[in-house]
Amino acid sequence: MAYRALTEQEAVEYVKGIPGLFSEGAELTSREIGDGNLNLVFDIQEPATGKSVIVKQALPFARVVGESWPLTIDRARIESEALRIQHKYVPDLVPQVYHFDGELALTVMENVGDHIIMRKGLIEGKRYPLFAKQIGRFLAQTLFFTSDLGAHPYDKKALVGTFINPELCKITEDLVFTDPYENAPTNDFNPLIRREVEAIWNNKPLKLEIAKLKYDFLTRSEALLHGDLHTGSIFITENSLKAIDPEFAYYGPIGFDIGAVIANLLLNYAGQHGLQKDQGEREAYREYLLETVEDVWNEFVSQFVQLWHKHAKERSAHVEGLWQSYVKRLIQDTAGYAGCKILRRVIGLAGVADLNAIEDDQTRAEAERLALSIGEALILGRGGIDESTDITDIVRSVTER
Ligand code: SR1
Ligand code: MG
Repeated sequence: MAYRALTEQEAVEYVKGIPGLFSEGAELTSREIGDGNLNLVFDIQEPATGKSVIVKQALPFARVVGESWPLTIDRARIESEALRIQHKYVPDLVPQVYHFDGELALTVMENVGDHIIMRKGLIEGKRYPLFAKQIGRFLAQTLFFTSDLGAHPYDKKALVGTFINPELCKITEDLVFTDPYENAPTNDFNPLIRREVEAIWNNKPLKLEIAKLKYDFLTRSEALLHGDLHTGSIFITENSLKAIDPEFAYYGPIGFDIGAVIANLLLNYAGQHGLQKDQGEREAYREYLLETVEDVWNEFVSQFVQLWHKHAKERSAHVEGLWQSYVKRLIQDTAGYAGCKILRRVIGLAGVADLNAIEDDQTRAEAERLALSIGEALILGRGGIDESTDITDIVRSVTER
C-alpha cells in the first residue's frame, strides 16, 4: 500500500489484516493518542478480551511544527529495528514489535498503556524505587552489546550502516548542539531569562566545550544509542519500565544516552522550584532525584564493567587499565551531554513540561535560571568528574549559590 497517513478507522482495518494478531471478526476500538513531537499513535483495543496493540505511524513532517518541516519516514524503520535489537537484550524493558510496514512507515507493537510517562509521574512527585536499576540495566546491556566491546567487528560495522539516520541526527545536531547557543530562529525561551541566555551566547569557553561534545556526537560511533532517552520516552509503573521511541537511534557516544536520562532528572529537579509549593517536600524530592542520578550512573557502570569482564571480545579491552580510563571518559561525557540536554530544553525548540507547567512566569524564570546554571556547570566542570557524587556535588553547589 502506498504511503498515506491512516485515520483511526483505517488503523483498525490495518491490524485486522495482520495474521494471528486478533481473532477473525474481532470488535476493535481505535483512538489516536499521539502527543509527542513527530508521529501518529493509535491505541487499538479489543474490549471483549482486553487485548490491545499500539500502531505507530511516522508522518512525513515534524508534527510539532507542521508540514513546513518535512522529515523522512525512514525513521519508522530505524525505530522498529532499534526496538527489536533492544528487546533482544532487555526483553522486559522494551515493547515487543509485532509487525513493521516500510511503505506505510508503521510499526505495530505491544501496548504499554498500563504504564504512565515518567515525566508526568515526576511532575506529580511520584517515586520509582526500581528505576535506577532498570534504566541502568537497559543502558549497560544495549550499549555494551552493540559496541566494539560486545559485538563481533563485522556485525558492529553492519549495524552502523543500518542505523545511518542523517535527518534525525541533524535535528539533534541543530537543536541540542547549535541553535540554543546562538540567536537562532528555532529558539523558544521565556523572555524573562533573556539576559542569562545572552550570557550563554557570549560565553566562549562554554561554547568551545559544547563544540567538542558536538564533534564527538558527529564522529564517535561507539554504540547503538536510543538517541532520545528523555523521561517522555520512558513509560513506567512502580514495578515496570518500558523504554520507547528510539527513532533517533544511531551509532554515537555512549555518554549521550546516559546524559539524557540524568539531564531529565535534573530538569525536574530545577522545576521543583515551581512544582512543589511546600519547601520541605521540595527539598526531600530533590534529594530523591539526586540519589537517583547517582544510582543511575552507579547501576550503569557496575553492570557495564561486569559485562566487560565477562563478555568483552575485543582483545585490547583486556589491556590493564583500559576499562578504568574508558569509564572515566564515559562519566565526563555523560556530564557534558547532560549539560547540553538541559540547556537545549530551556533555550531551544521543544521544551519540557517539568518547567513549562510552572504557570507563573517569574517563578518559571527562577527555575529556568537554575537549570541553565546546572547545565553550564556540568559542561564546564566535567573534566574534574570521576564519580557520580561529583555530578551531584556540582548540582548542590549551584543550587546553594
Ligand atoms: C522536531 S523534534 C524536537 C525534539 O523532539 C524529540 O523528542 C527530540 O528530542 C527532538 O529534538
Ligand atoms: Mg520521541
